[in-house]
Amino acid sequence: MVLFWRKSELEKRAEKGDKSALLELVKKGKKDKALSILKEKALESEELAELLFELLAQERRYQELYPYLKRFPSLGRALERARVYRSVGEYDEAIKEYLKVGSFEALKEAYETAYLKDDRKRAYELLKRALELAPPGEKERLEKERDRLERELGLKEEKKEGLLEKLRRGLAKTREAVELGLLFKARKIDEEFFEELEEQLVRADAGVKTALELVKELKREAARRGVKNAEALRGLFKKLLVKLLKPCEGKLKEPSGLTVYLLVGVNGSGKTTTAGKLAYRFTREGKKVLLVAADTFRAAAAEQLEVWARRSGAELVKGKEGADPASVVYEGMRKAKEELFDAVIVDTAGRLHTKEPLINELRKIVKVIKKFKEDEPSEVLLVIDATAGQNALVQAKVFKEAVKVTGIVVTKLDGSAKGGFILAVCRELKIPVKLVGVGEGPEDLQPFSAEAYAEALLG
Ligand SMILES: Nc1nc2c(ncn2[C@@H]2O[C@H](COP(=O)(O)OP(=O)(O)O)[C@@H](O)[C@H]2O)c(=O)[nH]1
Ligand SMILES: [Mg+2]
Repeated sequence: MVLFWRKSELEKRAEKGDKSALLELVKKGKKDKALSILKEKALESEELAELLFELLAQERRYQELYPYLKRFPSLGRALERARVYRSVGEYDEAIKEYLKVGSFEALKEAYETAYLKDDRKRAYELLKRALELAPPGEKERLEKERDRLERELGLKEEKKEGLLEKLRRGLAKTREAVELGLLFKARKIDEEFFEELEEQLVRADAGVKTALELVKELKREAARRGVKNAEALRGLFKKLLVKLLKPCEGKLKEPSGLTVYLLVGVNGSGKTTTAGKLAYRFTREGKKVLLVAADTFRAAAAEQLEVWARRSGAELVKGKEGADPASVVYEGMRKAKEELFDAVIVDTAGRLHTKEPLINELRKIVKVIKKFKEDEPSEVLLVIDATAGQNALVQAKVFKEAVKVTGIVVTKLDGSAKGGFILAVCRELKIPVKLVGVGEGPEDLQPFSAEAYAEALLG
C-alpha cells in the first residue's frame, strides 16, 4: 500500500509539471504516462518541451514533435530538428538545419531530403558534399547514386568514345614518335621510304624481324600491284598489318555462372589495374563480381584492389599480408560458389626473381580453383606492359610455362611510343590478345581489334 501511495504521489507531482517527477516516472518504466503529461503541458513550458523532445527523439518519433518545435524553434539539436521538419514535409527547413550540422550523416540526410523534394540539382550538390566526408563503407553506394544523378541531370553524357577513338588517343604518342601516318602522307615512294618505315617500326618496338618482314612484303605487294602513290600504299600497309594481327585477335569469355579470370604477369605490368577495370566492366553489365586479392605479398596490393572494388561496386576477398595466396583464392571461390557470383577475378603477385616459388604458387592457385569447378579458370590472362620492350617477351615465356595462358592483355598502350609492341607479342607468343589497356581509368580497357589497331597506328 505504501508503495502504491508513493507512486500516485509521484504521478501527482508529475501531473503538475514537475520535471524531476516526470523523469522519475520515466525511470520507473512509465514513459507513456510521462509522455502524455508532457504533451499536454509542453506547449506552455519550454523546459518541458525540451524534455519531451529528448524523449521522443530517442524513439525517432519526430512527427509528434512538430507542434512543439513550431512553438519553440530552438528545441533539441539541429540534427533532430531537421528530422522533425523532414518528417512533416517541410523540406527546406529541414535542409537548413542539416546544413548547420554539416556532418556526413547530416549531409547525407540533407541530400535524401532534397531528393524527396524532387529538387535534384540541390540533391546533387548535397550529395557531393556528403561524399567528401563519406566513410569507406558508404562511399561506393553514394558514388553510384551520384553517377545516376549526373546522368539524370544530363551532367554526364553517356560519352561513348568508340574503340577507334580510344585507341587513337592512346596511340597518339606512338604516332608522334613514329610518324607512320606522316610518313605515308608526305613522302615519295622510293628505297629511302622503305628504309625509314622499317626503322620507325623498330623504334615502335614491333621487333626487328617483324619490321623487316612487313616492309619486305609491302615492297613486294606494291611492286606487284604497281602501287606508286603514298595514300594507296598506306591502304596496302594497313591490310598487311591487319593480316598479321588478325590471328592474334581473341575474344574474352563473358562471365556467366562462376567464371574465373586469373591475372598473371610481372610486377608493375598492370595486373591489379586490369583486374579493377574488368570488375568495373562486368558490374556495369549487371554481373555479380568478386575480386580476389591473392597478391598477399604487400598489404598495399590488397588496398589497391579494395579501391577498385569500391569504385566498381564489386565485392572483395582478401587475406592478411603474408597469407598463403591459395588460401585466399579458396575463400574467394567458396564465397563465389555459395553466393552465386558470375565472375571471380583473381589478382596475383608477380615476383619473377623467385621464379620457382612463383610458378608453384600459380599452379596451386589453379588447382584450388579447379577444386570448385573443373573447367575453370576460363581465362588466364597474362598482363604485359607495352613499354617494357623485348624483355617483357622473355618474361612472358616464363608464365607460359607455368600455367595455361588463354589470353594476353597489353597495357599502357597509351602515352608510350611503343605501340608497335603488339606486333611483336603477336608474332612471338602465339597467344590471342584479348584486351588492351589505354589508360589508368576504369573505362580504359578495350577489346583488341586488329582492324582498329592498325587504323589507329597509322593515324
Ligand atoms: N597509362 C597507363 N597506366 C597503366 C595502365 N595499366 C596500369 N597502369 C599503371 O601501371 C602501374 C602498375 O599497375 P598495377 O596494376 O599496380 O601493376 P601490377 O603490379 O601488375 O598489379 C600503376 O601505376 C597503374 O596505374 C594502362 O593501361 N595505361
Ligand atoms: Mg598488383
